[in-house]
Amino acid sequence: MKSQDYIALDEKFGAHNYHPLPVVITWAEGCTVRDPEGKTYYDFLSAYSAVNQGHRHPKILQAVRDQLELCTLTSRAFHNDKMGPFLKKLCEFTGYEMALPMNTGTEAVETALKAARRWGVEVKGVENGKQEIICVDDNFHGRTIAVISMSSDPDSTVNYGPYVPGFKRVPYGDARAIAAAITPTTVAVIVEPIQGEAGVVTPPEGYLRAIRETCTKNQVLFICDEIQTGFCRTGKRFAWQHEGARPDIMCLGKALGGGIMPISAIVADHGVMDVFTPGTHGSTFGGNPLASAVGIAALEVLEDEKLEDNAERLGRIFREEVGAIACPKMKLVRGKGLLNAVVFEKGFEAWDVCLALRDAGLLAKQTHGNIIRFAPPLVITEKELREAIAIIRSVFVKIA
Ligand code: IF1
Repeated sequence: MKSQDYIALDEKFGAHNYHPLPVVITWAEGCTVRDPEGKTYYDFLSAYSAVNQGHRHPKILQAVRDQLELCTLTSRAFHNDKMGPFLKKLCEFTGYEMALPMNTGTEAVETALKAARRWGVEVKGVENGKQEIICVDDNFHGRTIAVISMSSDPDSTVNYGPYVPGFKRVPYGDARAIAAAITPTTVAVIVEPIQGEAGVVTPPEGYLRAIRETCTKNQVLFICDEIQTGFCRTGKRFAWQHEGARPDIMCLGKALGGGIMPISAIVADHGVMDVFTPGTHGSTFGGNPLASAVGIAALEVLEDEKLEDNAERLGRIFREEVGAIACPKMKLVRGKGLLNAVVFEKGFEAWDVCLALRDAGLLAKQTHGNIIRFAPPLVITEKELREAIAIIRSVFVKIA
């Protein structure tokens, strides 16, 4: 079958909840992918940062093979011999006392919201049902009903009511607005350190630190959604580290699964995590031995290959080189580490640019029409990056 045939099957039998770039991927390795016709592309989306370690990293593949020979699923009704070592590794990697494993990013966010609500009652003393959580405009935290109840994006929310109450939304990037929104029943503030879906929007310097201080002062939990920004993507292990603004709860996902399977978690210290008692939260697949083996390997690769340093160094080169391309429609290049976006002028439709990039051998996806996100696997070499930039240049200079 050819690419067109696979696309036709998706269209016919798959719900139309996506509008993908017309390209079919049938093979992948490192920072490249290949289509059924044999054309190779640089992957500059990395499954929205879920393949920070590169496609099919040999060390992670080996962990999968080894674990397949032993045991893949137990449920949490029994212990298994992989979850403990995985959570220990995750706690050491993140610097938190405890972890709670789930599967998808949205579930990690749900878990954080539940932890915060329970903590609000049991520790802060808020009456159950009165807990309030502050979120920000243009957030993206996932797709469940509770999580979209925080969203300001009509695409995510329209006709899905009734929405879950207990959220208050303020502008992003304005720490004073958060302080002003806090009441005695506020239990948490949740933000992305860099807003991915909103177009790689970086908040003003000091924003996270100010939130941290406000939360501490008012006995409110600071929840950082590091699902997209975490695991070395922005040039640090976690994006909050750029400001030393350690959150009370971190939501983790995507690259925790090493590009192999969905693995998510929250991490926190005892004071928060101890609100969970047997039967109060869980997941059939969370912490399963296969996922745990993958998670350990995924974290080891990030560590062994010092991927935060690579992201930091190559990200600078990317922003400098792409920012210098002669392209009048391009307004700016922004981002941190290897999470970057090119912003074109308002009203510009970047879909055709993404098609031209595809034809030239590089895959990237636009967001909000006029923004293209560029986020290659963090294992990319400088040589590969410069080749990819040459492709981007060849397309951008032709934009009329
Ligand atoms: C899709 C976006 C990226 C996330 C943050 C939680 C989740 C995500 C900060 C939920 C997921 C994904 C979902 C994916 C597209 C992608 C995305 F454009 F929608 F926003 F990456 F930028 N918090 N983001 O970014 O994690 O449950 O999906 O595992 O197609 O919806 P999930």
